[in-house]
Amino acid sequence: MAELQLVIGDKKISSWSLRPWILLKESKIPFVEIQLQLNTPEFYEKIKVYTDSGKVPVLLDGETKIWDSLSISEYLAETFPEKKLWPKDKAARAVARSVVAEMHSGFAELRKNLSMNVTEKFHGKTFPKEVWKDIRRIETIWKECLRTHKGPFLFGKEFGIADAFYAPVVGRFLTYGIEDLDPAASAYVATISGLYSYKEWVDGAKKNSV
Ligand SMILES: N[C@@H](CCC(=O)N[C@@H](CS)C(=O)NCC(=O)O)C(=O)O
Repeated sequence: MAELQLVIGDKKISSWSLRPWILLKESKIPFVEIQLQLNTPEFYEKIKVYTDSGKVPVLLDGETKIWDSLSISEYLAETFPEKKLWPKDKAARAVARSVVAEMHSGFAELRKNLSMNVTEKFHGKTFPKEVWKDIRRIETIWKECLRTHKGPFLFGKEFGIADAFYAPVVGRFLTYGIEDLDPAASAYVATISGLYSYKEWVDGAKKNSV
């Protein structure tokens, strides 16, 4: 099998890229990283080589090109079943897929108002109530998953696709100082931000920061 390659954007701002990147790192699946700088003429030139979608992330497995963070995660789950990237239990797996889908297709207000920037701190901002609605919904998802599966990750002892999808939210909460959270949700923020892989991502963002 050829070595996997993951095309990503700037670590500072590319929330969608963080998902498969941290999933690969935490699952100890080797890959080569190709980083493109978003919003530059070079990005639009180079991304064409990898995908007609014009967006990162993209996973390259030999001739196979997989774009979109969810498709990449599904592809990894199929390719590496031994890594158990989805929960083994069918009911838990259905919930994991639901919370991942909810993240993938929702939380527009959170995305718009708390855009990812892992190298900066913007504490003390006030947000409209729609943002707090998104924050409270995420808090509930985390609390319920952690209570049911006993943590430290959303579906138990192993980091999985659901954690990969909520890792960028952890980054947003830290950047914008969202600390008024249920203790279980706060513990989850500490768990994800304490991961070696998460720190490696932030360090990479700091190195590339202009
Ligand atoms: N649904 C896609 C969204 C990917 C996406 O929007 N990527 C952004 C970077 S974080 C991008 O490539 N933007 C480049 C552009 O639109 O010019 C996914 O989950 O992978």
